[in-house]
Amino acid sequence: MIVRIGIFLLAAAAALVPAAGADPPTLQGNVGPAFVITLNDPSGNPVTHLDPGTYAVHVSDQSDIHNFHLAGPGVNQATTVEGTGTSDWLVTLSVGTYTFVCDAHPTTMKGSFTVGTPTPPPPPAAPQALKGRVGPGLKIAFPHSATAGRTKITIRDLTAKDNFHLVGPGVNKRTGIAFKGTATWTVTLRAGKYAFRSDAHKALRGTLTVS
Ligand SMILES: [Cu+2]
Repeated sequence: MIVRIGIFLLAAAAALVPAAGADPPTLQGNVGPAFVITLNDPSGNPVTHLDPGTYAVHVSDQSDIHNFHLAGPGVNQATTVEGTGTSDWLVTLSVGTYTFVCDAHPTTMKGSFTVGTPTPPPPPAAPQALKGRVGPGLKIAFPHSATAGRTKITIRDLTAKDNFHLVGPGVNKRTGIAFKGTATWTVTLRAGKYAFRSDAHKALRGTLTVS
């Protein structure tokens, strides 16, 4: 019975050990022999962004006038300027910005990358809102300038003798002449000239310039 429990505990302990073959990805750092410092991912591409986690860093310092210095949240590893050869570091990268520089030439021999989820893009801006009115009486009103893009247009049609008609690049919207009430349109305005008018009285008209 005791032997059986011992085997069970051994098996349970083994299950807690990370699976074999889960070696951390290896980043390749290089400095020199020229005035060049690089850090590449396992595919050989320059590192610009990584997921948080544990990485192996294999550094080849090929010059006695340069060094390779990796620093960022929780990490500060460097070769010496005078020394040459290879170094292997195991680093845990967390959210933030990391830099790799040659401390002898930090303004010209440098690079950086970010770790973690990139900040999400801002939500799309609310559409531009424009208001128009036709009536009461022989009157029409609408802005004369606007910005290209998605636009919510609210029209108050206060007369049964005129309508509000907006026409221009990509837009042809109108209320009914007999209609009285509020109409709401969401349109995409493009740069150019739009005309707003009543189809019942040609004198009731104006121009909207979109830029
Ligand atoms: Cu240097």
